[in-house]
Amino acid sequence: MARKPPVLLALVAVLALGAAPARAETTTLRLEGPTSVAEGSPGAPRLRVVASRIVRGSGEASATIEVADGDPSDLRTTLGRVVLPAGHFSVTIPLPLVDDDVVEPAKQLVLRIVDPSPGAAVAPEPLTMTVHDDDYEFAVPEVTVREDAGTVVLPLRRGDATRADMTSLRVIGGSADGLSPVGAPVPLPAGDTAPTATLAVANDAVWHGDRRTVLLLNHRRGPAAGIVVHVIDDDPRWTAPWIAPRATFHVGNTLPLRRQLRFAASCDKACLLTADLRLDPGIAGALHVERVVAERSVRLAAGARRSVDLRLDRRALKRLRARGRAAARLVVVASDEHGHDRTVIEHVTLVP
Ligand SMILES: [Ca+2]
Ligand SMILES: [Ca+2]
Ligand SMILES: [Ca+2]
Repeated sequence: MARKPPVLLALVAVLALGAAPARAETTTLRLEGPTSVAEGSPGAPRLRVVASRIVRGSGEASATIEVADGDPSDLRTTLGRVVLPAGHFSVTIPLPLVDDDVVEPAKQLVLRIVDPSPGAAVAPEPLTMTVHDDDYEFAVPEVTVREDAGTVVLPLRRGDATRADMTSLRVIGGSADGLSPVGAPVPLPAGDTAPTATLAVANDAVWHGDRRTVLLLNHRRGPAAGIVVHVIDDDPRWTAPWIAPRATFHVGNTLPLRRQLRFAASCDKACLLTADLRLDPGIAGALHVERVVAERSVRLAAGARRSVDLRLDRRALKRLRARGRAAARLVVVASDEHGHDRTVIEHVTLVP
């Protein structure tokens, strides 16, 4: 067979190229978005699919966004096909995150764009995001402290302490007496995954029995949002009626339901007189208020007469007024400096 000269071969190649259809311009789709996001932040982070050139003609370009690495259950949406209409340069889609109550470390989420439509290509670089956690909780379900400890430290924990945060506590059960300041802000410093809330414990010299207080982290949910604080009364309980001071006071069988309940009292010797008003447990339960709705302590010189003002908790007063009448007990304890005490209980009915 005769060999074709090299010049002819080159000519054939040029003609073949010229006969091929013109290649369409390829649009490359790229995924853009924030590299740091946080659950619980207002507004969802936004992803952007950007084309290397405006999508032309009557067609459109599309591709699929998928999770390449990380936990897809952190997303409140299922990713999928994104369509860039003709004439567009980019399209934006929200990426809502699951805001759970689970304390967890910061996590990595890697997204990528795959499966381009014909005529389009996808940039290979994935989008790597750090998903920060916004949750915190108590590290233990309960703590016990003696009354003379001065303070009680409530341990908290965070899985991701990248950012500083702030919380506060409220009393949801038991006695609020003796712990303070319950409503004050509790800082959660950046970098501290084991912050603490510290409350002062009142150290009195009167025996009143151990106290139990249930505290809740405001705006938190889940079982670890609460903690039980037991305060052990370290004062001796004396039952020496021949030594203890004797309080004299008078209240009627019915007490008008006012913010302030007032009665006069005296002691036969110098005393600390503590009066509290307690609702029947059933009523207290139905009202969801503390069992003790008012408490006051006054110091009395021997034989001196003083008025004792019991101020009712506003919320308790409101609920009691709505109820009409309620049975209660006025508990008056007179104690001396050595802790000898005598308790007198009066059953009363609170009337509007
Ligand atoms: Ca959360
Ligand atoms: Ca979480
Ligand atoms: Ca005490």
